[in-house]
Amino acid sequence: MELLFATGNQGKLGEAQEMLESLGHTVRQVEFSHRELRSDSLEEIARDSAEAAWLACGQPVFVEDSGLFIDSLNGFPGTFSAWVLEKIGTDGILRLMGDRDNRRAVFRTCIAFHDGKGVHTFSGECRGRISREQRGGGGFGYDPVFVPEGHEQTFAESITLKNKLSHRYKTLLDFSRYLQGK
Ligand code: ITT
Repeated sequence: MELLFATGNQGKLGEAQEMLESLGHTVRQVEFSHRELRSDSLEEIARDSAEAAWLACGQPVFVEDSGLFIDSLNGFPGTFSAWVLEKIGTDGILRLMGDRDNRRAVFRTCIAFHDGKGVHTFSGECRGRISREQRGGGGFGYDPVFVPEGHEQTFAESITLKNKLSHRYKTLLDFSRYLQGK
């Protein structure tokens, strides 16, 4: 099945293509201009963007909204992750964390698929911690500072690990099961 993915993020696109194409789908990027809703809820944002994407392209389409939620920063940057990354980068996150001992964090994501009749959402997360320094050259976004639970390498150091454990991988799997059932 050909799936349209409305995103401007090449990292997300590459991961979705790799995962969904291994299951026999093709994924085509569509870009559209839309002012993202401000909310603390990834699901609310993703639903709103899926409605807008459907109106813009007139075909079934999915979007994905994600964020990094850091325990000791009360969930910051959360749904503001894209903006914060642009403003202060992963260096800024490490500076904010300083030498805090509690480094727990979770990546969360919500995929919203508009099939022309309504919006279906799929959510997932990956728990882990913020490293003490940037490590690795792979991945994108916050990957150089995120270490998944039970491991020592950052996502940027091991893409193989990321592709097995990530919030996106799990959520894309749910999404593809849903598509198979249709
Ligand atoms: P869209 O066009 O799809 O909205 P975006 O980059 O604006 O792309 P979000 O609003 O969902 O995406 O913001 C999420 C931020 O978290 C963004 O800066 C991403 O680069 C980052 N991020 C999301 N998933 C990530 C992952 O798997 N690894 C590292 N960083 C990630």
